[in-house]
Amino acid sequence: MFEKSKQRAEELRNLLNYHSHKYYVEDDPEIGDYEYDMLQRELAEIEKNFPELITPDSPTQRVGGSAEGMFEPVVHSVPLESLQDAFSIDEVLAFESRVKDTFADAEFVVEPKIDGLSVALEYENGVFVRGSTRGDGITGEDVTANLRTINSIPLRLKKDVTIEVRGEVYMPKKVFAALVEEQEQNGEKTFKNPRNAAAGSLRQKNPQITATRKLDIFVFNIQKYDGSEITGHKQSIEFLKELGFKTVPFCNKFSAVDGVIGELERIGEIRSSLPFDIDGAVIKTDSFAQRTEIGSTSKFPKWALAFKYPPEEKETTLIDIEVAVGRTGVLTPTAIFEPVLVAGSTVARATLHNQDFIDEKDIRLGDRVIIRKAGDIIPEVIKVVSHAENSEKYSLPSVCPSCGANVIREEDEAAVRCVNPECPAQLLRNLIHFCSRDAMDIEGMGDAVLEKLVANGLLTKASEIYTLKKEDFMTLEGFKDKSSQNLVDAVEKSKSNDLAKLVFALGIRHVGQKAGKILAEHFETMENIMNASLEEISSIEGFGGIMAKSVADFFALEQSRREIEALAAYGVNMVSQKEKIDNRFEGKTFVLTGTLPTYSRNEASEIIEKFGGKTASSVSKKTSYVLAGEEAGSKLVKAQSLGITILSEEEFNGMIK
Ligand code: 0OX
Repeated sequence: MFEKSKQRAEELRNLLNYHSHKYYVEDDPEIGDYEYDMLQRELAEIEKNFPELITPDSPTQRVGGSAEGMFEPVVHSVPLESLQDAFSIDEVLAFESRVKDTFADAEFVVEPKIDGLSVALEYENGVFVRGSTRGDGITGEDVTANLRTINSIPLRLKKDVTIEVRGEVYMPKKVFAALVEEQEQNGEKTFKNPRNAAAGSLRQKNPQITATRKLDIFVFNIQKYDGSEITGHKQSIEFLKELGFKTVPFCNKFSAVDGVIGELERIGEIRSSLPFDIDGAVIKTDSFAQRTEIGSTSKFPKWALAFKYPPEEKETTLIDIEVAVGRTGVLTPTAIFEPVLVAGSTVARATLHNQDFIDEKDIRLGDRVIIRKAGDIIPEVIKVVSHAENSEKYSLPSVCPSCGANVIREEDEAAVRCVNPECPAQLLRNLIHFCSRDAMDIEGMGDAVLEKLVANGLLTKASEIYTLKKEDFMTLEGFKDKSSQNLVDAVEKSKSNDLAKLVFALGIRHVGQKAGKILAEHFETMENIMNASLEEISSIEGFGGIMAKSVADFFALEQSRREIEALAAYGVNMVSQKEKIDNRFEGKTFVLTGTLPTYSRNEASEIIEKFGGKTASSVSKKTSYVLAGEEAGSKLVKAQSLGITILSEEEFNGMIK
């Protein structure tokens, strides 16, 4: 059994590595995503049964592998040098004649200069063992676990060589645009350009976040390798390709300077249509022997030069500022201007981010403005050239453009938000939250059902859930008598939920499950919460200023109060039912880990609290019991090492009889 699994695991690893290379490096997949996922799942299953079969180059280790040693300093075995910049063709000509003075037969390669972050990748006998940032060129930081999440970085090379290479990690333009849009929707600070986004993503403490950022790499240099006959740069790029690396997309060789200049112009022209950002082109002497002779200054190699392209800027007129409200209630202003051609496409809109951005640049309607594309992709207003006659300072509206409710601006936040629970722009999102398991827990009322109810005009606010009849559900596609009745029953059942669940379900900003519970237990009734002053709320332990203000702002809104009145009128419970059965767990702290056979974590926590106990998220000397289920991880190991009593669900049930 073991031998067979071992053999199959090896086979699967090779297959997966092959198809991953076809997909991520060659952009020429041979199998579909589904087939790939099935192979990956089969390997994960074998590794689950025989963890000793997990190897560092297993494709299952891209995300879940060890993050040990992250951000520890790495002294580069060969420095990662930087490049001398040039901003004019004259400087290129001067560089060429300096090199040609020493070697009249010198040849040059020209590559795009990818605007990302340089990293060094180390392989031992073909296996990826360590990756680090450039840092100051001499010492960088270990970011192996984050680099492993980049699918185009091979975990195993096609030859078992020991080699160190250098490449540029970058975020593709499309990925960057989607990330910025998401950040904007969430009212978060946005990354300025793909380079910053790539840097921020590579510096994440949690590789799982890095994995979501879809970074990519181009490898462009051999840093260290003994044992090859490679004599020049273009040849080295071919060798790197053979090993399985994704190398710089083009690297053409020229002997005359005219060819070099022509290539710089060509790259400049296609620049805006490339799917990644470049900040120039690199000219390098091809021959390694000539490079050694030419040498380096203390900062850069004298055999290479970075030619920088100027960003394209255009002047236009700001016609209008459109304000939209997103799913999270954030108001975002967009500048509408007379269309202009910039970096390869016509643009007519640019985000103005928030009120601070508008104030800083004093942007007004009718202004003449300069625009350009950030990271060559997202249009942005750089500055105002002149204001129109009689113009006035611009302020975002004080009411939501979607529902007319007063908007609020939180301390320390640039965003202005609509917090009206009835706002149609946020309706679906609020409803999904309201019905979710930890909130009102209405079984069967998932995203799809709610979406249909909203689309059919049957739901315009959460309280209306309690007016829905069986016939309403039966109008939805796929709903029959029984399934509709089940939904009616689930809605009915939720009416008797504890107040804590309802408070959380309201979706008050900054009020999570725990805060909902604290509010419910402290004030005991919804009425008391609604009528509490900001001071009263702030005085509760664990309620910081922002949280208390958010609660007070929410209940100050006419629409919120109306919604709660409606819920109460439909019979939804408005009082805290926190009852204690007895105090047998008084003074005891439980830590939950793994998956329990029947209780969810919340259910187990509720039981513990009903018997006077507490739950904590991490194991320490103060922990009384660890309640462990299947696939319990490090918490279980720590508890064992501290000699803490470990309980199964069965033993726990015995204690609460
Ligand atoms: C790039 C890039 C950066 C090799 C030795 C000095 C500079 N960002 O795309 N650096 C280099 O070359 C190094 N090439 C590149 N293509």
